[in-house]
Amino acid sequence: MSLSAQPVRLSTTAADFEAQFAARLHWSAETDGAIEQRVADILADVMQRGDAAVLEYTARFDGVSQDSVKALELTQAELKDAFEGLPEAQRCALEAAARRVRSYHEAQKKASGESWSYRDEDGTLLGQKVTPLDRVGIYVPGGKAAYPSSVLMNAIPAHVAGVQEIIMVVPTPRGEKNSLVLAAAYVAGVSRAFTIGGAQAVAALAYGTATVPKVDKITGPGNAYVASAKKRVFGMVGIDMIAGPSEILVLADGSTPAEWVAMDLFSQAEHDELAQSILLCPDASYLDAVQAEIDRLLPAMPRAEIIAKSLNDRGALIQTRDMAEACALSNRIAPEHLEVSSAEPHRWEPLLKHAGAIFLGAYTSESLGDYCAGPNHVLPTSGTARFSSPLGVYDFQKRSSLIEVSAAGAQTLGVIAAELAYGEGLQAHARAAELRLNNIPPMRGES
Ligand code: HSO
Ligand code: ZN
Repeated sequence: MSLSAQPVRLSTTAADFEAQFAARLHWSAETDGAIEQRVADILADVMQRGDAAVLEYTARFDGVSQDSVKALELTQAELKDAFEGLPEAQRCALEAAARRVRSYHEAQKKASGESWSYRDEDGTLLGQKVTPLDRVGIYVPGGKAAYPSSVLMNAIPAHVAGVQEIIMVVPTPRGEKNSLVLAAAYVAGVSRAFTIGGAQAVAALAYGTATVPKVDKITGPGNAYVASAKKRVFGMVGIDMIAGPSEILVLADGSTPAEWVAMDLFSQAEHDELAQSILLCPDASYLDAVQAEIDRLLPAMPRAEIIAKSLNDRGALIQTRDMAEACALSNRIAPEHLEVSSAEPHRWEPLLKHAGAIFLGAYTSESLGDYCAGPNHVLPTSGTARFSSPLGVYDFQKRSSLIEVSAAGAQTLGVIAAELAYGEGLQAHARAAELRLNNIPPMRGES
């Protein structure tokens, strides 16, 4: 049977458009009760028994048996060897990508990640002090979904933020190590790396064990077990986000070769059967041309089955009235990746509000952003770009408010604070402010 990929064809002028559109965009927020329970049990076990529990789960789930968690740690020499053992072209590509990702995040830190302060006229100083997290954990999936590029995207912003210790965990099912992942860890400056994974690795990072240091925040993608574990440990440690399947939305005016756009749609579809690829264009004949390219290109793709399933189940080619309507629809979808494949990308960009990353113009293939353009590829999915942002330096920093009240400032602020404190019935607050006044009034409400 020959494989075919036929994203649903919709038009915004059709009477049933809203219903069809809603059906395609339905994100399942379901959680699997059985997974939740198993994860809760694993977390409790690791919290209680530490290393012993981590060892047992690693033997059971990954088929890797060791006497100690220390034996599951990769040495810096192993990471370096992995890097040096790569073909030269791969080494250069990894380093070039790392350099670009580093420069981008350094610029990000300069623009929005520095401390600031100002003084009132009376000399009172107010500001914000930005400090890095001390220690973070990076989860890297094993097996099929192991992406060395994601190691760079998580570790480099942490490094740029000034995080001192970056602990990576990566499962190695049946002991198979992914040398590109280890090499990326070397290039990105990971401090320590353990070959553990799943909920047990998240637990080890969140609670700490005799061997695995407790971290302050855990970032990085993972399967349903990892996502559930991250949600459960949130509060005890920080987490980045719970990322869903990849998404791409292409806004096209018909000026980009249809082949390029078809391949861009494939590029996210090939990640996962649940990935979503959508094309919006006012020109029906262009949608036909892209469908024809999909038909022509699909058979040669090694991951054709995943692509076909993703496009058939979740893909859409949507004809809009015009580009402005396409922009409005894109804002409703709030995609992870948004390509503005237009001859006039800067005409449409001001209309675009909600997207994890916006790729402007025909040459900006989303895949360049996945690897080496510089911005982070860890992005909000499932419409969460309405309220959240790409992973960045700011995720590895925190802020403390700074206040230094001058003697003069204490006179003005003391009167305001005392008034409000008495109103709240909090005498000690009021008095703490009043004792610093030049003329201390009698305490109100004394019994
Ligand atoms: N597009 C993915 C990231 C990635 N692509 C890694 C290739 N490798 C995130 O949405
Ligand atoms: Zn990708």
